[in-house]
Amino acid sequence: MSEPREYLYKILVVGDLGTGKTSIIRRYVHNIFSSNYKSTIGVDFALKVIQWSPEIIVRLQLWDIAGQERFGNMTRVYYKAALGAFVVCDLTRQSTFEGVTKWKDDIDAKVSLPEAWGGGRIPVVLLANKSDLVNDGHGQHVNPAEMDELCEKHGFIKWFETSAKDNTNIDEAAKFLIKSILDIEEQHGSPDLEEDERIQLEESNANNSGGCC
Ligand code: G3D
Ligand code: MG
Repeated sequence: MSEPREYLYKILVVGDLGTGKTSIIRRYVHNIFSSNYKSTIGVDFALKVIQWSPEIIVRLQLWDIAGQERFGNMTRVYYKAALGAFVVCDLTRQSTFEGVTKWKDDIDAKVSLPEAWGGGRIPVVLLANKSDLVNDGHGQHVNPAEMDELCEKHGFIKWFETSAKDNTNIDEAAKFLIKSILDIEEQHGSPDLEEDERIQLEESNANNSGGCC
């Protein structure tokens, strides 16, 4: 039997401060939730290895914005070579929904798919987080029609209500994003990353095999 193919995907996780980005990554990568941890210090990403199918292994490198949200936009270096992204907002804070379009525009302005993949927009999934709090009477659930419209208008490939606390929809959202990247990969073949991008990915991979936090 032949060796499984391995893909390494850099995924951005952005959104306003306190929306739950770090909690979502911790839940997805380590399957833990704790409300009193200190913000990420110095470590910017986590690695999740997924046996997607008998033939395919996906190494997902999740980049956490780690306290730099106050700048409102990120440098190109942070976005470089990303193939997908999550934009996170908080169901209990309406203002974070306004942040969503700002983050999406920032992504679209600063990163695109590799030339070999047609160079279009990277796939971005919108996460409306803290659904457990809505179930407890805080904030309110989204209006699905409005969310569909928002996605259509701003080019999100899909939205999910999530909870890092209850572990709701995080695997589903990640699967959806991975699938959309794999579909592009299968259409176009593996991208020919520039040498420095490859090195950047490989170095961060080697340094952070244990994940974030
Ligand atoms: P950030 O990385 O986007 O800044 P964090 O956000 O992951 O640090 O989360 C901010 C606060 O929201 C944290 O609370 C965290 O526990 C809480 N939180 C994150 N996701 C969820 C969720 O799905 N449900 C609930 N109920 N809380 C969540 P503290 O109290 O530590 O500031
Ligand atoms: Mg954080």
